[in-house]
This record gives sequence, C-alpha cells and structure tokens, in this order.
Amino acid sequence: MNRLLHLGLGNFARAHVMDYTQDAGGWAVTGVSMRSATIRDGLKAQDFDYTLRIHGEGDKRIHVIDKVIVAPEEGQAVIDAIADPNVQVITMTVTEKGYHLDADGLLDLADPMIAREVRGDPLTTAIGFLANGLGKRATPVTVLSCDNRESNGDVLGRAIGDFIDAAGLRMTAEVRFPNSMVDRITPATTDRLRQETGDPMAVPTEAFREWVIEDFFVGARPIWPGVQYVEDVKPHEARKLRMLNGAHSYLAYAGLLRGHTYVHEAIADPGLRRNAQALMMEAAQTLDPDVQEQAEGYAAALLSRFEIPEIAHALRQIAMDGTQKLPYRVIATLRDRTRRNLPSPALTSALSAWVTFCRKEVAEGLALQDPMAEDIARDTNAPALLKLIGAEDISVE
Ligand code: CS2
Repeated sequence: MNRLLHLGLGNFARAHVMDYTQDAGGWAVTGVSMRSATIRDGLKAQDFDYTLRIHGEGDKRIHVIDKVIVAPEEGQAVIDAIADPNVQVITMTVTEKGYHLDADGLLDLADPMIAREVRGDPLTTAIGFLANGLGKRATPVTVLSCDNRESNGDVLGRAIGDFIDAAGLRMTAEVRFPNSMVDRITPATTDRLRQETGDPMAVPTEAFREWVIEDFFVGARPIWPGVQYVEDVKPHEARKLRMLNGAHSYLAYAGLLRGHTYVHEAIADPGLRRNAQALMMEAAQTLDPDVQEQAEGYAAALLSRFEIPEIAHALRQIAMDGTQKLPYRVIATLRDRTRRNLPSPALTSALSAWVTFCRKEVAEGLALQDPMAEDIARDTNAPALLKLIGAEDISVE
C-alpha cells in the first residue's frame, strides 16, 4: 500500500482528493487536521469511513483515510509524517489564507504566526510544518497544493524555501511542487444532510469534478482517474479562477446585499444573473485563445452548476476571506483588460459589491470573516479598502 499525506481535512478535501484517491485504489491516507480535533474525533468514531452525497448520483462511502493527526496536539507527529519515506505524495488544502503570503505572493515574514514559527515557537501553519518536515526528509517527495491560488505549487514552493532560509533550516531531499487546478463545488454540511444520511461526517458535493495537474512529480503517484496532466496549468487555472470563482465572489457580495442566502437564489435573480454572465465573458476574453473557444460552453455549464438548489451553497461561505480571493479572481482579470483598453463594468461591479458589503457589515457591527478584518474595520472608504487588496488605483464608484 502506498501512502499519501494530506494537510487540511475540510469538506473540499474529503469531496475531491479523497474521492479521487479512493477511485485510484492502492493508496492509504494519513490526514492532518490543522486546527481542531473535531474532524479526527468524528471520523475516528466511525472507523474513518464517511458518506459523500453526490448530487444526482447518490451516496458513496469513502474509506481511504486510516489515520488523522491533529496538528496542535501532536506537532512532532506531523513533522515525522512529512519526513516519513513511506509517504510518497503530500497533498494539501489549507485555503487561500493558509499560505500567509504578502501582496506580491511571497511569504509574509512579518505575519505574526510566521514570525513566531521562524523564531522557533511551536508550529501552527502548514508552511512551518512543511519547511520543518521537508528539512528532515531524506527521500524525494511531491507536494501538491490543491488550493484555489494562482500558481499554487510555485507559490507554495517559494514560501517554504523562504521559511527555510529565514529559520536557518536546510532541505536536501528533492521536493517537487506541481501546480494544479481543482474544481468541485462542495458546501458545508448541514444538519439536514446529517439526519438524512445518519452520518454526522457526511459531505455534500456536486457530480462534476475536475483536476488538472502539472506533470511534475517525483516518485510514485496515485492513478487518479480522469485527471488531466499538462505541461502548463495556467490556462486552465485562469479559466476556473476567473470565470467560476470570479462569478462566485460577485454573486456572494452582490447576492448578500440583495438579501439572498444561497448561490442558487442569487443566480436566479435576473440582474445578478446578467452581471455574473457578463463577468464570465469579461474574464473569458482574457484567456488563452484555445481556452477561449471553450469559454461559452464552460460559462453555460457554470450557470447550471450554480442553479442546483440541493447544493445549497451559502453565499456567506464564499464571501469569507475576500482580501485573499479577490486579487486573482477579479483584480488580475481587470488589469489584463485595462492593459488591452477593454472596459470591465461587470468586474468593477464585483469589486464595488465587495466594498459595499464590507462597509455594511462593519456599520452593522458584524465581525467580517477575513484575516484582514481589523484593517477593513479601521477605514471603510473605498480607496482604503481597495488598497488592502492592491487595487488602490481602481475606481469603483
Ligand atoms: C468558492 C470555491 O468558497 C469559495 O470561495 O468560490 O470554494 C468554489 O466552490 C470551488 O473553487 C469550486 O471548485
């Protein structure tokens, strides 16, 4: 049996990486929970077996994890697992903010969590664990980021290298960080799903799944069915981040402002739907020519995916961490268009919706879910908010 180590055991990992890995066969997974014991305790109580409710396809039992380490409880065990020669592939889903990058996409050494770890305090971040664990490794390994970031493998590899330098560590083993694009809409679990399945650890997801990975591995890899291995992930990543995630973020902020709760409600609101479609088309025009040919079909498919009421994807979930998401979901696209002298009314309205959303939440005294929540609350004027996401030169009024 080969072994895969996965950092970050949220619903997305359990709907995507675990489903693919089970389908591949021949691999067992050690999971690492980065923050709490909840998932470990829940999974352990049912022998690490859980229900994946796939919309339109029914329930599938997933049993590929056989061990979960809770990082805050057993930091050394995480380092040992990363260094373990029996682990051939390390995958991770720690969300956008789990990388602790600055506006230039480099490891933010001034970030208090990173600064403490560099000084030798107990580790808490995936970057710190990976730097320390990989530093102890003697055999080659592939570390595959599965987060929605531009050039996710490149930025991860660079961040780990910067941590290693800053902390005076050394890495001698060959480690590769392929870039990847992941796609599967996976909302949070609801009480209703728990009741229907009788499984407190059930995960809801859509039938659609897509995974495009840069063909840059060292050593063994699971034979994940349907994965597209490519030389360059960028065009696929841009299509997905700019069209799907860009429209998602727009629908989240504009939808919440209009009193909607779920993606399927927002996409049924004629004004929002029109603008989401327009945003997808603005994004499509920035894509590589061969990807552009698929854009219309892709946009139509996205609308259908957004329309499914059973998926019940909460807009609040997508609205989280806007400062981490908007730079490459919306701003990068806007900049590409400006360079080509193309107007971007729909993309601009997405930024404007974020600004209005932040202002409204702060005015109502609600705590924004964003690593920059304090900075957002300090000054909610548009230029100040846009500055936080590196877009101070863009006017949204
Ligand atoms: C969403 C994504 O929460 C969000 O910000 O846009 O999680 C989205 O559902 C996935 O990227 C779909 O693959």
